[in-house]
Amino acid sequence: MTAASPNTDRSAHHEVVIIGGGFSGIGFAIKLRQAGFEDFLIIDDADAPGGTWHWNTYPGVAVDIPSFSYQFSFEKRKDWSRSYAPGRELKQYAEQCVAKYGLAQFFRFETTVVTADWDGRGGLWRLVTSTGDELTARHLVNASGVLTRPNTPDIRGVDDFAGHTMHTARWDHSLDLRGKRVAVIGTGASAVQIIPAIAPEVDQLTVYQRTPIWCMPKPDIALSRPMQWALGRIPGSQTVARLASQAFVEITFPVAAHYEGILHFRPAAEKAARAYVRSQVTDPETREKLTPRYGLGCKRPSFHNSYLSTFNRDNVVLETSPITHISADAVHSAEGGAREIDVLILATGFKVMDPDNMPTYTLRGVDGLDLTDWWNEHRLQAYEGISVPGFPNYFTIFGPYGYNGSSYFALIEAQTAHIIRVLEHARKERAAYVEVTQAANDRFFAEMLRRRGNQIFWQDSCANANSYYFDKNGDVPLRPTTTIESAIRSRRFKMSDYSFG
Ligand code: NA7
Repeated sequence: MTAASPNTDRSAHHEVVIIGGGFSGIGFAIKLRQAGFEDFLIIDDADAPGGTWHWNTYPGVAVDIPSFSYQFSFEKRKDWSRSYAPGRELKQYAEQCVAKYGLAQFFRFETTVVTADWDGRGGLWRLVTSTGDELTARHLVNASGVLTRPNTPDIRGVDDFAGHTMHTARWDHSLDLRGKRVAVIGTGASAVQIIPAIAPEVDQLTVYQRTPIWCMPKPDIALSRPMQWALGRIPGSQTVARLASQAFVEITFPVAAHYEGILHFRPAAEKAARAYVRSQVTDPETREKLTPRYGLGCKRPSFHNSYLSTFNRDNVVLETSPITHISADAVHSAEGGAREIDVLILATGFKVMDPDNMPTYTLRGVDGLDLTDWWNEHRLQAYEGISVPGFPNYFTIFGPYGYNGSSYFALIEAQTAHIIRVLEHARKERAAYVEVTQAANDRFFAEMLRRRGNQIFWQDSCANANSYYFDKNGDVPLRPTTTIESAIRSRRFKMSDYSFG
């Protein structure tokens, strides 16, 4: 099988099949090609690459990690328009990477993997897709991300609303919001960006908040042409910008979350965040409602320069009493009564820890063992966030304990380096079969549980955070390490942690 047109052969065999064409799949495919693998396929349910940045096009969408580190280290863009790039530039960047590294021919779009079954006799994975194709793969790499499946809230009557309903990740750009009465349910990272973007144009905006979000100022500046010129021309300037940005991200996300037990960052940071709310919101009652009652860092905080002050507008109402139901023309809440609306925006996030998201397809390994069932029974775990015993030749880029809260790009590169080392070793040994050992998995899981004691998540102040970080067992499968440690480990782990055959 050559790589001439893998995306048109409907029942092909490939050395590697990658599920997901967002930045994880793109980054992995670039490195896979550079390692000399040409027989692979990238499957994605969208009609173009970009993953998150393909689907999330709502007004105000932008990255909340500085762009200097929210990009591949080997493919730094010199012309980001802002220090926090808008979503459309991330989407363009994904397309540029696909074009520059010759990946277009490897994509199969508008296709979803439905089942993946390990065939022990053939030593390969058998996949069935939504289009009815049956594919086989020697190795299967899950790059499907975790924030991908829109969550529709289980609110009574949500389907009865007769006006226009849309989830933030499926924005309908044909709908003109000007002069409309709009309700937004949810106050997570997406709502924080949408609310200030649409408030000036709608007639009335009612925001239904269940849990307030910690929102801090964002050092978001336009990058002028002279700055872009300097970044392109001054040797080392890109690297310096990346390192500075990465250090900022590292301190504000993984270090603050995973080492709170020893560093005690939280009280000072919360004090500053509370002062920021006071400086932004004029009405004392609204200010109180917007001030979180859980510790900063228990759930993902947000950064925005006009989210909080948007609640000073006359046409914006913050409703905090619980929604009782939705009818054909209104949202009803316990104390706020009925508010008639024309448009309902569900900023209600994604299915994160739901069983049908981990993974998004049925995966059956040795002896038909179902990965979702195995995780249900044994708790979420994966060696270095990548491999699970009983699931040979299967690797997941952001499995449990793979992501530490930092920029996805640094972690994609670390996880990719790990997987490619294993694939190269298998190729060198002419091994058709590679599986992480039970001992290595158990050792890693025990280490993760031991080290999580320093994380912020176990403090009492997280009890009412309602964070999607927690799974049904009360675990937070975020990796309690720094990004540098992840990178080093991906290049140094012992190959004997895998068995090859
Ligand atoms: P998030 O951060 O998961 O936010 C979802 C929001 O929706 C959050 O405020 C939820 O309240 C709220 N929600 C969810 N279900 C309901 C129901 N049934 N009733 C009322 N409110 C509800 O998703 P985003 O899309 O904003 O951000 C996702 C990620 O994108 C983010 O973490 C960044 O990494 C980028 P809750 O807090 O659960 O009480």
